[in-house]
Amino acid sequence: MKALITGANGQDASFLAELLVDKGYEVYGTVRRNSVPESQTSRISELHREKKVKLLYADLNDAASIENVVAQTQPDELYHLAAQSHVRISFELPHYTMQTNTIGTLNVLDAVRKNSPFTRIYNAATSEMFGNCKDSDLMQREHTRMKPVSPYGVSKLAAYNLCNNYRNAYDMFICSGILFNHESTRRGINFVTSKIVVDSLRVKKGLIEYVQLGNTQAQRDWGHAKDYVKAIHLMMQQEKADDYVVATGIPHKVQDIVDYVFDKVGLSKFHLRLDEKQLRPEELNYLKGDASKIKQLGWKPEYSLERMLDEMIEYWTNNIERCIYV
Ligand code: NAP
Ligand code: F7E
Repeated sequence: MKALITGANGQDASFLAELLVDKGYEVYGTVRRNSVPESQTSRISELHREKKVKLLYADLNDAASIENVVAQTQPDELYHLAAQSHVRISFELPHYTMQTNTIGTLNVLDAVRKNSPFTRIYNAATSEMFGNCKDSDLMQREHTRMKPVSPYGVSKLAAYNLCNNYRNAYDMFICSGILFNHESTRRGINFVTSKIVVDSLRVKKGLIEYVQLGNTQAQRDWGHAKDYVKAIHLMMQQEKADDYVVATGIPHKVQDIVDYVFDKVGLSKFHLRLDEKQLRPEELNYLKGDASKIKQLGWKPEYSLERMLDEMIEYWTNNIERCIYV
């Protein structure tokens, strides 16, 4: 089996590449040009060094480059994970976010339709598409109304709709995974879980005075990226393409993460400060996903939130000196 992953050095892509290599796939991945080349492979350095993932240059905003990599590799499975994935930054870069996430996905769909129509496609959809909609039991599932509250959410909902349209119109195999938040030691340090862990350790070392956050009352349904890439692979192995929610079903406040990490690291509530710049123009307040559909295929998350946070604390305790400020 041959797989192509867009955005190979992303958090999810790096775990997925490892999973696919373990399963015996021939794995290709795309990276975009970066003036700091070591950043391009920071999460897949071992796979890259051992030539287990073959890297190709492509940018979602350059349709010809996407067409080239699809035509060149003709993969059995294409995992489209590349995106401008930061919600708050999408308010600062709304045009870029729409262009990359929506038109970029259209570029992937068209490249496959024209050059490799039998390739199965995975599309990285998101719980951010729901916005503040929920069902009467306060959960979100595949058919819950979607009314996004960020340019990122809008860009991903448009991409999701394009995927459904291409699946129906051209009889293509396209799955969208509606994944709720998932984290790991490889999560970018400007996402809230990593930021809380990294900045708590910096406070403890006397490098900064406070952990500064925006809205700590927002609730998210956090899982582990390693569990979620297994769900991604599983949905691509089904006879019929479909869309699936992937979530733990357990919501927590951002404040709960702060309390847990502060307790583990040895900080008090006086080490937390409000950073108004982190408040979003519109906020998604509450996420609790119902993953019954993917669970019927046999998927089950292995990590608890506490185990994941412990892993992140241990990792960053050993690597804090290498972590630059963002
Ligand atoms: P991530 O760590 O931010 O990785 C995104 C990848 O996309 C990076 O490799 C990035 O490359 C690449 N990329 C960005 N813009 C690009 C462009 N214009 N052309 C080509 N590549 C580009 O994201 P993640 O957390 O692994 O998430 C993977 C996917 O799942 C994303 O589509 C995200 O929106 C979606 N998702 C994530 C979550 C979550 O909680 N993690 C939940 C639901 C959905 P650079 O390193 O060069 O920037
Ligand atoms: O924020 C609040 C913030 O940036 C979580 C992406 O992977 O998951 C992710 O999007 C919550 C929000 O993730 C800070 O307001 C408070 O309520 O870690 P986050 P996100 O926005 O939920 C979805 C499913 C995706 O698809 C996205 O790609 O935490 N919060 N203070 C903060 N968030 C950040 N980043 N920084 C703060 O200082």
